[in-house]
Amino acid sequence: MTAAHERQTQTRESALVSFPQDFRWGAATSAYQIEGAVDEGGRGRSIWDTFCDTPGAVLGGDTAAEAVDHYHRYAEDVALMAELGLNAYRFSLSWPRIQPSGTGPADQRGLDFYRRLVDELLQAGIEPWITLYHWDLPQALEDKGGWPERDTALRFAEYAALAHEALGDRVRNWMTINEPWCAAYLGYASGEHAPGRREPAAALRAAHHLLLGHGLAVQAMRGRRSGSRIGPAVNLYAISPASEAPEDLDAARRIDGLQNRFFLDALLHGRYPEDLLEDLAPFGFADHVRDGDLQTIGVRNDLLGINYYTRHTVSGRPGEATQAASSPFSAVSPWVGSEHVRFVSRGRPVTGMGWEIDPDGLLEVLSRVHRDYPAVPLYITENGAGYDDVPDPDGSVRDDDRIAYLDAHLRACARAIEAGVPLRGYFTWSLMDNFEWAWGYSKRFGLVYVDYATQRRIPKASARWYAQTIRRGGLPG
Ligand code: IFM
Repeated sequence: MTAAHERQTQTRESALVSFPQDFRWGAATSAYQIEGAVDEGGRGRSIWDTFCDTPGAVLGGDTAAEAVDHYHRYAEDVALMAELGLNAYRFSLSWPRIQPSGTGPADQRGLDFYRRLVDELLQAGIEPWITLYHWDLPQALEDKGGWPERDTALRFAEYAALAHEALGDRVRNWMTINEPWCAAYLGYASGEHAPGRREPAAALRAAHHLLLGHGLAVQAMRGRRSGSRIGPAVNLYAISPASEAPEDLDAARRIDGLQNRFFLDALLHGRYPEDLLEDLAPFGFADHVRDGDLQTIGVRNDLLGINYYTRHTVSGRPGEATQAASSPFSAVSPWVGSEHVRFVSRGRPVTGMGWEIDPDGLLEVLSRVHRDYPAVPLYITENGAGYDDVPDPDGSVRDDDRIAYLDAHLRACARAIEAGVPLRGYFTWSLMDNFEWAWGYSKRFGLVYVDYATQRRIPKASARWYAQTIRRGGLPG
């Protein structure tokens, strides 16, 4: 190599926004959003099956009965992941596939499906990352009261132990609960997600029991097998007050409390924030927290998954809400005890979900978690952008806006790592287009386009871009 060439190479390398050698480059999905085959292999019904059958609950009356048929096409999907060069894949187990009625022995047909999937991944050199609960509660448990009932947490730990027992020999990384805020507040307060209940006090109990379920599950899993890395995945937001007015500052405190600190303080410090307990006193929240619960919830975690999409800018003063806090499917606020808070727009570009694009918010969240809850290895377990992608006449899908979103957020990750944040991996949401809950199939988050009529998979431009990023180990400077 000539000296000039060497200099050129050095310049190119130093211009690269690079990531650690052992960084996990992944993509994420969840069982209900991709598997389909809801009546196969002995699977029981989940609350989302029931919700999809409820008129008006899901846009266009869409259901996930077939979804993207991953149950039958998993080998093709793993081959796609290998083509992209992913070294990790995060997916969830369907609880009603493993325990059709939420209790009792595991159904081997359900476990066998995941054994096949895991083996396929391992053969392709892709590390499997399992999420135990991504919102598809067995309907039989909802019939007994669902997450607002303490018993559901105990049942969850039982299911976690069964799954871990069966798959823990080949899967090292386990996430217990995914986005408990959504499961509790969209499911039981605003009712825009399954099971569609609008009972604020029940939503608070659900949030507590999801966390308790996490703690009990970790204990049960560790009790049977060592060597796994286990932790929760929470959806965190950057939060800003709309102004310095005391009402806006209070709104920011409240929303940060409900969205971020409630979960982080409980999971990582074993306590609920005092200010929030005061806000929630009228709902009798503390009455449901038993002695020892917070110790269980505060069990040591081996990792923390962070799902990040956007920032909330909030106001406590009367006026018009200019940004959808979550989705337009319910007039009831999910923000229990802080229903007066308005979500306002800062006039920034938004994704197809109407969510403001704010990569600095990701840096803010990562730095904050590292500062206030140190010593846990962090992973971005979801980050991505939903758009209404449409293929060009030649069949290709050019999603430059998604590429720009991912690029900017990965740069925020690199800045965080440079500043000392122990961020060890990044899973984009999502590997492929899928069932976007109450939005049905109207929003696409995938790197891979799915033609829902034929189930054909077409890698989008962002898939090629991500593959190149992984190959290069980072981004151009
Ligand atoms: O599709 C969802 C996922 O299931 C949970 N996190 C947010 C994603 C996009 O809305």
